[in-house]
Amino acid sequence: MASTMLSLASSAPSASLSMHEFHKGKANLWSSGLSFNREKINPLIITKSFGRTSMVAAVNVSRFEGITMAPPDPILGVSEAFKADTNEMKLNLGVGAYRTEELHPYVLNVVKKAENLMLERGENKEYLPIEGLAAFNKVTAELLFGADNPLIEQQKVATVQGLSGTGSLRLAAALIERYSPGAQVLISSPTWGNHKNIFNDARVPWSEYRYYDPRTVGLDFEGMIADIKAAPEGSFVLLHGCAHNPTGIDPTPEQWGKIADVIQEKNHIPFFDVAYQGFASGSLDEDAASVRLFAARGLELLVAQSYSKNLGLYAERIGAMNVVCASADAAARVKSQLKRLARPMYSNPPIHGARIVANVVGDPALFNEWKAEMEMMAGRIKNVRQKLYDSLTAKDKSGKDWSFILKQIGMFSFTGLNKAQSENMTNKWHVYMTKDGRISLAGLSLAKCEYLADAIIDSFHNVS
Ligand code: PLA
Repeated sequence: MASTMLSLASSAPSASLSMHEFHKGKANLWSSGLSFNREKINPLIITKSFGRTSMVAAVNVSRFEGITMAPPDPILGVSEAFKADTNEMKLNLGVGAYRTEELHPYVLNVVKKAENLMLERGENKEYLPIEGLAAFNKVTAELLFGADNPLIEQQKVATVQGLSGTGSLRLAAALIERYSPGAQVLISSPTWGNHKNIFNDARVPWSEYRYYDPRTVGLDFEGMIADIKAAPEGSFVLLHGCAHNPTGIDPTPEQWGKIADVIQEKNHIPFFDVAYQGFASGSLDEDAASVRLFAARGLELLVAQSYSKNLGLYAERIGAMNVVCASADAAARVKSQLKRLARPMYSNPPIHGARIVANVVGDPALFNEWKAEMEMMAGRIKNVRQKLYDSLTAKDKSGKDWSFILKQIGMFSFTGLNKAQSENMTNKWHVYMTKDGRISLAGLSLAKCEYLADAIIDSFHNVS
């Protein structure tokens, strides 16, 4: 007996099934478990070919049927929800992106000047080398470690231009996965949500160290030290160089010294994420003090840098990965491997942002102008922080102490609002924020502080 075949034709790729498979009602199109069922096959057209009966079925089934809907990103997804809201009081305090007092995005004047220079010079768009723009790599390491740091002169720093902070962290994660297999990364609890994604995707095991103490709304320093001590020797310890995200709580200089002590004792490898240099205090040098303290001890360390915030180059994806090594020889080898990892991932990095940074930092006049603009941005954030505190204190008659807001630094405030309270902020007050209670003060204006204070007081006292 001639066997009956189903030939499935549709705008989706077609597939042939034996009757046996069809009767089972399910057939895998992909080894990933992609499947469809009989109800979706429509309509069936029976044709004859070579004396055998064939049925041609048009299907509405996608080859991607087995792919489920991913949840929105906890940070970037907030901006999407904000855009969809038509209420005029709405406020986007989700993503950490600087806004003017009028709540408009801000392009720094020095960036515009650097871009004009680039146009005047008529620079080309040739591929960069895998490690990025040499002039950028030079200035980025100098900005981080200090231009006169002997490590640079001794060529002990392997610097590779990365796809901003995120891409640089991801590259370092790939390096850890390949050359320190099994080593774990210790991350603070809580931390920037994407850290976990980055290490998960790179298949690097991670665990958490205590950081935030909700009772004091401050640093759990004892817990932090104990957890770093308890970790297996040779772990990577991820530290926020300044302006810890999301808490806004940084260790004091003395505490940094003690953290360096236990890291040294345990032979751990410090791994700094520096996404806010100059944006926390307004001073590039002050915000790099933690990294420089570790580097001065002669420790090998990793540092990811980002120019999203301090130069407002969010969409240019410009940053770097720096690995400080014990010798120039080791640094050369590490750099060669970073390039090897980068090549299949993205081949080579984009040039535009790299040229902006190189032009701004490399030109004394533009560099000074940048520092002034950075101070201005950091200053505006400090002003709204103060005004928010003043508004909360004036309006809230419960006696609650809101002074933790003033103790936090950087673009965020960790309000202590829980998930339900944060949802109330959005659903009732149209204040968009992450569900961990973090608000970006960079997206707040002085004019909106009172409204925000009303929203916080209502959510804190009336939602449990
Ligand atoms: N590291 C930390 C600690 C960050 O907060 C961010 C950005 C990055 C790295 C990466 O930024 P980049 O890739 O643009 O250089 N965090 C933001 C944005 C500002 C985000 O989530 O992507 C935030 O809202 O938390």
